[in-house]
Amino acid sequence: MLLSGCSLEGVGSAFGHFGWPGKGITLQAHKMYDLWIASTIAALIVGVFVWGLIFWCIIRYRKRGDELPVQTRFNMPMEVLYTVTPVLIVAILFYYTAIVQTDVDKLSKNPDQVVEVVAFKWNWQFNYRDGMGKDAGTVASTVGSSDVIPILVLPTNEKIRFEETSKDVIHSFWVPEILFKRDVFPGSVRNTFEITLDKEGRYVGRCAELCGTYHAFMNFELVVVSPERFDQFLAAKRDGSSTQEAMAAIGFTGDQMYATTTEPFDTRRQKNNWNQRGAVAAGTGAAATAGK
Ligand SMILES: [Cu+2]
Repeated sequence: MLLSGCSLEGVGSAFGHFGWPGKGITLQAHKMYDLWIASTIAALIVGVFVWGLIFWCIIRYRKRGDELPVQTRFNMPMEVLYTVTPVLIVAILFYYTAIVQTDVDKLSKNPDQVVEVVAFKWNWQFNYRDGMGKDAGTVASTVGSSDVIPILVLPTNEKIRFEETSKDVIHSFWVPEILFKRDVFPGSVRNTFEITLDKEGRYVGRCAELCGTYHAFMNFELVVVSPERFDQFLAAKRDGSSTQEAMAAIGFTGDQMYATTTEPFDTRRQKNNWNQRGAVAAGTGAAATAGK
């Protein structure tokens, strides 16, 4: 079943992907998706079999009178069967999980692109790097602000390595369609992972680790384009263009230069929504009279 990815997707989409947000946009995501769907199908087969046995017993051996039925216990073949079967099922699930996990965690020796993800309260910076590790140089950079959502432009069909670091607390880099997230640590630990994107589009990215007051507003946007357009984007950035100018250089004009999947949140607090009960705040004479 794992080998026949296409039919798994057919089954998955017929059942709402069994709770997953679709097949994903990376080669790694597709493998996780197939594992998820195949595991669910396997669980359902076991489930239907067990439900069948339960209902068969309920109907076949329902109470017919006061006479006690035959009491059978310690049926050795049965004992062995229902010990060995679950162990086998778990072993098979473990086998495929280990294969997919190893693949998802695999790092190549020569990734095509290296992106340093810098998280901070409460936004993101994306540094396009000229090599791996913290001593590599940054050739272009994008940083988000309260007014502009940071846009991370990346190519399809290239091995992309993310190196994560935080300036303050633990955050988590998450694009739901990648079906993957990984914590972003402050300090010397640089979490790293690689993906190969295979679907162009624009996808919202989020912080997935509660990091403080405006954690929920810590969004970014992943823009996946062809390698040719990515090269043009990066060239424009290297020449000193802003991210929005570089977006325009590869054909995104007007509102398309900015994030389309999310927008900056208004974090300004008004007196009336901050103090919802109209109670008198200490030291605010005006509020005291307004409250009465
Ligand atoms: Cu965060």
